[in-house]
Amino acid sequence: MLDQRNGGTYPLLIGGEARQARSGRTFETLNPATGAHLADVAEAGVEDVDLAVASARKAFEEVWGPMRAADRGALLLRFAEVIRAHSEELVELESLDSGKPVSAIRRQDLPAVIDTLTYYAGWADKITGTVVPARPDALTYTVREPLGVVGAIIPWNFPLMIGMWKIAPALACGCTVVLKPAEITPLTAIRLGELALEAGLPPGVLNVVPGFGKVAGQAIVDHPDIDKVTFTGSPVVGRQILQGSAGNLKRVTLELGGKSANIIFPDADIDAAVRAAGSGIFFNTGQVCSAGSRILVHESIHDEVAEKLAARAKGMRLGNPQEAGTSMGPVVSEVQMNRILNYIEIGRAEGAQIVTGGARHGDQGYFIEPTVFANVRHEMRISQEEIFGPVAAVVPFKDDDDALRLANGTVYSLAAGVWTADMTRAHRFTRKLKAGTVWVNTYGPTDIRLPWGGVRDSGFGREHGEEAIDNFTEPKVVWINTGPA
Ligand code: TXE
Repeated sequence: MLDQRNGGTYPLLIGGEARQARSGRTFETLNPATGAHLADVAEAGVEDVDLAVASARKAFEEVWGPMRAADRGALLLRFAEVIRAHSEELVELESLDSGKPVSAIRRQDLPAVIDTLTYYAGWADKITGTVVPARPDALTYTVREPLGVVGAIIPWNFPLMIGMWKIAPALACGCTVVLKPAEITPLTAIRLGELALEAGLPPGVLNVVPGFGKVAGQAIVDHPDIDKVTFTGSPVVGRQILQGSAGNLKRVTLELGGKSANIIFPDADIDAAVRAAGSGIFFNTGQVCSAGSRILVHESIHDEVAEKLAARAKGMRLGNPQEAGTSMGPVVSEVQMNRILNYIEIGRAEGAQIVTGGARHGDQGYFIEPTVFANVRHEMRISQEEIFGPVAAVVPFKDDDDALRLANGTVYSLAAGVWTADMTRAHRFTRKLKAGTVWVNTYGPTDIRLPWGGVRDSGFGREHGEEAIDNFTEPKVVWINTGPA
């Protein structure tokens, strides 16, 4: 599955060519299930990012921007077909590099990648303006023009899927892209770039510059010829990106994670709620921006929910992510593992009760036992800070007002869920919960047709749906005088 070209070193992709870094430097990516070396990757530096931006600019001005919109859409559809034809290769590569179970990538990530590309391919020739009857003596209308060169900086929790969330709408709008994958999961982004070329996308339309955030990422943020940065990652880096982008006043979209509340009332279908709460926090080993990491439970059913959730945690099959029966893989890196284990210690010290889990699993790779903390108090750090691992905080509440106060009581506002049979209450909660998405009697589904994102420390701007088209285009007004000159 691993690429053995260039002595096994994965390249940068700039202007349609596979290249080594100007500096000749490489870095290694590891298999998180074993901790073993997986591959060497060319390490983009500032000069490489310069070259990638220049080739993206050239492709934008000369080929991709001027292309007939329907032809762009057709090329994106062909890109989707090439990805489909390479599905199994991408599934295995993603699994090796990120530790995600192949079963989950097959079921969720890969279909979402293809759906995203197909959806935005359809948009390419439907990005229209409006005729606005502003004056009787003028024909006034708007057109929407592509922004130009987009820097896409992505994280490691869904490398293929989040990569495509950014690439597909940008390309559909006529922008060109410089994509920087996370340094711990660079491999599938490089393959995506190669497959785009195989599908016939012109050189320079999609450039891939694997490398470190502080160097290659920062070079994108600082670059005067990049028009827009779209970022998914941590709030700390989100803030740096916003400051860095001020230089040439880049447009910025930030998706920065959360501490989402999943609220369960006694009148809900408790078993269904617990099932969804389990996948809400344990899916992708808890490394999900919208993970339902705070499970707010009415005090009358707190113990029942905590026990049932613990039973689900115990039923998870941790193991080799490349085996079909594995339901939970490792976390992505040693750094993340230690960060999560540290949070577990913090939870213990704060006096939360561990119902199950609470330790590393085995001594090879970066596995953590799915963990349930019960009787968590709202002000505890494990209830306030994003842990980004398989750690659920079950927090009891007294009544509706208490539930709302707790749910809205963090710095994040990305997603929330509410489980109840009372539709009046459900509607009241959908109105009062501070979140970009509120789920009622379900937790976690997303669809590329619906806007996605948050506010406050969860970032700003929306991806997906028509909103993403706005992210990558700028309206232009045309005013044609039809009266006397
Ligand atoms: O993220 P970083 P990290 C949260 C989650 C996680 C924590 C830390 O809580 O535990 O962040 O993860 C690039 N200029 N999320 O440290 O550093 C970096 O190379 C430009 C939630 O891995 O934000 C990578 O490509 N780019 C989140 C990307 O930013 C820079 C997903 C994300 O890495 C940069 C990931 C810089 N100065 C983490 N520094 C979600 N919303 O789902 C780093 N990068």
